[in-house]
Amino acid sequence: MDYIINIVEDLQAGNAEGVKTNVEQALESGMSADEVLQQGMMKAMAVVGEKFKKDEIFVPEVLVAARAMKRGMKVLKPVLVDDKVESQGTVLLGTVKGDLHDIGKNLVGMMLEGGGFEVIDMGVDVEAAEFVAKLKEEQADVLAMSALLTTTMPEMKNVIDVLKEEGLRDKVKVIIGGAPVTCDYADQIEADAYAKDAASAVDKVKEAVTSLK
Ligand code: B1M
Repeated sequence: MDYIINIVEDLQAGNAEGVKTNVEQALESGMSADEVLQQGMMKAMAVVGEKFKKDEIFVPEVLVAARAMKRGMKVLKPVLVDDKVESQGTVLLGTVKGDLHDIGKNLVGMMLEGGGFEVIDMGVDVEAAEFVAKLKEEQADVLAMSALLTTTMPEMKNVIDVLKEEGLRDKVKVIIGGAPVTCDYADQIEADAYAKDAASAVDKVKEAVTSLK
C-alpha cells in the first residue's frame, strides 16, 4: 500500500521518475492496473485539480503533475492494452478545438485499445474540419470527443452540426465525455452517447459498434 501513498505524493509533487518507479513496483507486487490508476494516479490528480481551483497551486505545478501522470500511464499502457485482440472497430478520438487537456482522452484511448478497438488519436485542439476529413479518409465507426473546459464543450455541438452538413451524421456514432460533460448535454447536442469515464467509454463504444452491425 506504500506504493500507492508514494504515487499520490510523487504525482502531486510532479516527480515523474518517482511515479514511474512506484507504479512499476505496485504492479510487480500484484496490484492491478486499475487499482494503481484509481487509488493512486486519479486520486492524486483530483487533489491537484482541487488545489488549482483554490489557487493553492498554479499552471506550472499542474503541468509537472500532468507530466508525472503521463509517465505513470506509460508504464500502465502495456498492461491495459492487449494488442493480440482482433479489431472490434475503428474509433476516431480527439480533444476538441481550443482544449489542450489530453490525459483523460489518452486514458480513454488506452482502454479502447485494450477493449480491442483500433484507435486513431488525433490529439488535442482538433478542428471540426479535421475530424470530418479524417472520418472520410478512415471511415471510422465511432467519433469520440473529449472536452475538459466548459468553454470548449460547445465545440462538440459544432462538430456534430458539421457532420450533419456534410451528410455524415448517420454514418458514424458520436460519443462524448470529459469532466464538465453530462448525459443531458449529450442528449441536448444529439450525440449518440455520453461516457463518464474511460471504462464506460469502452462499453458505450461496444454498444455503438454493435448497433451499426
Ligand atoms: Co486545466 N482545467 N486548464 N490544465 N486542468 C481543469 C479542467 C479545471 C477543472 C481545473 C479547475 O479549475 N479545478 C479547469 C476547468 C474549469 C472549467 O472549465 N469548468 C481548468 C482550467 C481553467 C484550465 C486553464 C484555462 C487554466 C489557465 O490557463 N488559466 C488552461 C486551459 C488550457 C486549454 O485547454 N486551452 C488549463 C491548462 C491545464 C494544463 C495544460 C496545465 C493541464 C493539462 C495537461 C494535459 O492534459 N496534458 C491541466 C490539468 C492537468 C487540469 C486538471 C488539474 C486535471 C485534468 C486531468 O488530466 N485529470 C483539471 C482539474 C480536474 O479535472 N480535476 C483541470 C485526470 C484525467 C484522467 O481525468 O481528464 O477528467 P479527466 O478524464 C476522465 C473523464 O473526464 C473521462 O474519462 C477520464 C477518466 O477515466 N473522459 C472521457 C475524458 N474524456 C473523455 C472522453 C470520452 C469519455 C470519457 O468519450 C469520448
